[in-house]
Amino acid sequence: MSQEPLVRDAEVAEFRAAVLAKLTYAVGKDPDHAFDHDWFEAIALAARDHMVEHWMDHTRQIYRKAQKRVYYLSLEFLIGRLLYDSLSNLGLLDIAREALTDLGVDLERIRLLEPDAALGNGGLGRLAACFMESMSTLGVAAHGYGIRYEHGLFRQAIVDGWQQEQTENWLDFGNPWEFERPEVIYPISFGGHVETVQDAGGQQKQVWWPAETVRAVAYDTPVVGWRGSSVNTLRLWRARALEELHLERFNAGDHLGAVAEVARAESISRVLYPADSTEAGQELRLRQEYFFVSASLQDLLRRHQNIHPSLLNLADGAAIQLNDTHPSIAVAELMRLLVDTHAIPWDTAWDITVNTLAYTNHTLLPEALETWPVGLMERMLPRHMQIIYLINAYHIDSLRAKGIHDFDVLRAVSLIEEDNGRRVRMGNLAFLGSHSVNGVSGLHTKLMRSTVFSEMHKLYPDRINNKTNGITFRRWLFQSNGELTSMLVDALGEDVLDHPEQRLVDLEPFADKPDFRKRFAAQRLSSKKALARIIQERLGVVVNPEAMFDVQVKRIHEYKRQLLNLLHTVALYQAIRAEPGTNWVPRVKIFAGKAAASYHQAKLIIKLANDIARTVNNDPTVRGLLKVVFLPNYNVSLAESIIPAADLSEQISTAGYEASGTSNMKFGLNGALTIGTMDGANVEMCERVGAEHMFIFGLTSQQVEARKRSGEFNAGGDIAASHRLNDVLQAIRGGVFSPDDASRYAGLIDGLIAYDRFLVCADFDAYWDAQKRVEDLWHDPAQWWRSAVLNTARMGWFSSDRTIREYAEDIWKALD
Ligand code: 26V
Repeated sequence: MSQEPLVRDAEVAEFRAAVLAKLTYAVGKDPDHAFDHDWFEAIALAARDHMVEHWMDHTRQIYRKAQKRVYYLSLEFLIGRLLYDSLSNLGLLDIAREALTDLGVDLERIRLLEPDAALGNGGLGRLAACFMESMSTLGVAAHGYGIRYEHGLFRQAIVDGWQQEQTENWLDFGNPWEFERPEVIYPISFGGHVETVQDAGGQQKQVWWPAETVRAVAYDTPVVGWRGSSVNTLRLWRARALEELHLERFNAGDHLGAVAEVARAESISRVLYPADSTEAGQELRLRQEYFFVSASLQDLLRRHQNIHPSLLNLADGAAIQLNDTHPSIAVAELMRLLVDTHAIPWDTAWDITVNTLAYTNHTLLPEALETWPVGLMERMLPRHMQIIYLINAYHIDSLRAKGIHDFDVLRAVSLIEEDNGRRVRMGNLAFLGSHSVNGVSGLHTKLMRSTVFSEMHKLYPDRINNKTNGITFRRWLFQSNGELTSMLVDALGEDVLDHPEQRLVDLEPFADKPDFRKRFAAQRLSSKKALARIIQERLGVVVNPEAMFDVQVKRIHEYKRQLLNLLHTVALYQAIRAEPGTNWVPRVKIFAGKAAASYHQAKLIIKLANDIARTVNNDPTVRGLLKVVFLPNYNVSLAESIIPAADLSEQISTAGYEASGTSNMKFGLNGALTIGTMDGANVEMCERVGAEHMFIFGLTSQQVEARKRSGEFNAGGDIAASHRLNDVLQAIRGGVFSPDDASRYAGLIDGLIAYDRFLVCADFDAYWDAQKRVEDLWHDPAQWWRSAVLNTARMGWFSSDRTIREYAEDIWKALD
């Protein structure tokens, strides 16, 4: 922002004084003896003061205008670092940089000290964080609700090529962004039994006598929007025991027993669950879900009652969005609070519940759909189980009343699954208890209607709607790619920062300007050099920044098909060795991502990537034409370094399996070209960017569906038809990459051949051909960079501001 020099000098001086005051009075350090960490804390606290002013203004304004509140309930918020996010949105980044330089402190070095707040697994948690930022930017009166995990997602170490999980301790040095609210406490109960009693008016009512109660304590983090426009609150709950110490037991000499209850209670907010873990710890997961849902609902009902005389108009004052089924016990809990605690009649309470709640589905993968054993629910939440049975009974009755008696239909829409032990289907519960059920990309929403929720959709044809995901451009462009951002400002003016959705398209004509393309390529090269330094520091591998950076970074999962990319890597390796004289495009294959601790196949894929990397990188015949790296501990901060440095973005899931994907958008925005299947939001990217500026390949979701129906998953035919694929599989199976244990991958490859569930072999040749097209375009830099510029220019629609506007208008009715 252009500014009067004097005003700016004054702001710099003011910020410098604020940081020094924080360092002295809040951190308790003398500038001459302060460690970098002390400086970090002082800067964060100074920035936080700026937010607090906006925060209070914004809150007062919400009350004054009686604005409708949006409550975003999510078990995950994958936030990353907040220093640049806050400074940049407050317009203080340059001011802070200058103020600190005067003090002899390098802001960039301090930035790296902040641990990532990794309270999420992957796309779902990161989406929640992007949404929080966009809601503040747009002035939606929003509250995020979640759990303040003491340990976020595990730290991934790679030891001898294998993933090892290490405990993550993001709170070790405290957290300068949050405010503890010891006065905001709610009781959360578990277990016990339910009694039917008569109330004063002779009405029967249910009374829950729980066996155990813990406390939920609030911690608030302000979330500031672009240009400090408004500041919302992320409220995370921490579990505490009712009593810190059982004094009687302690005095009797039972020192461990005296704190056992504390340990049990506090374990609820101890650690984030890895998304795809199996049976183990199921009970604790359900306790987490109920814990944060109950605390959040009690809190928001109290807030509503502060302004409104009753809860009858709850749906006018509040919209509650359930991020996946994790918070879907909210349907039963809201009913319990309305009916049991607030004495509202069942039918009225049901209308309020449905009108207030909305549910977002994020996956159709059958094994990922949450169900809870009825026995566990009865034990842990007996009153909720009763309520769920009652909801189900009314639901099935209403269908019969409409003349629907078909057993298959009733079975499909029931809240209780009867086939494999009785279980509560949380997806159906969330669907039934919400007025809106949305998918996260056009294709995903279509598949929701035609597969998992097809019967529900027939009963409630208006309920399912689409809200294609988006990303916040502030973090994924302005903060992570300052060079490209400056170029955009130079080319399009400052306005592009405020209205990228509208303004980015104005970049299109620049795609035809050779000078601009050169600058674009130069930015990429400088980001690639920075990433090359990280690669060398962390892995000791030297890569050529002029080579094509071919990147696949995301959670490791079979459906995302990192294996397909690895097969291509091996095919390329073999081809280079066979024909060393060909004009090969030098490539660096970059992988990163975590596997759930219990997901053996995913961990084996990580080992394979590392085995291939070692072999290829040490083979002199390849002459550096191909390098393979697996960067450990993928997280938001590493993504911010990798994405601006990518030439090629790998989005190659089996069609129909990736609900949306969001890294596809981050890469596209930064000008990488996508090689991908027609899956998730790739489809919409293709519509907007143009198929000629992407490398689309592979089976379509209809073709995948057809394969599923035929039940034909043996890869024998695909392998027989492709000598290249056959050679690759033979090499891996035979131990070329695992000489220390030649049979390491025999099971993996044999399994793939016998049952290729994710159609890796079926898509291999098409993928190889698409990669050939990539190489052809790389040989034509003018065309490559033209496409790259057009990718950036056409990504405006994928701003999470657009997504949030759609939620606010269509679902929440929460925009003035
Ligand atoms: C969970 C599980 C659990 C059991 C084993 C397999 C499995 C696979 C995936 C998941 C994750 C489900 C929820 C989720 O994270 N979905 C992601 O949501 C993103 C934001 O909408 C979206 O971009 C991703 O495509 C979608 O996978």
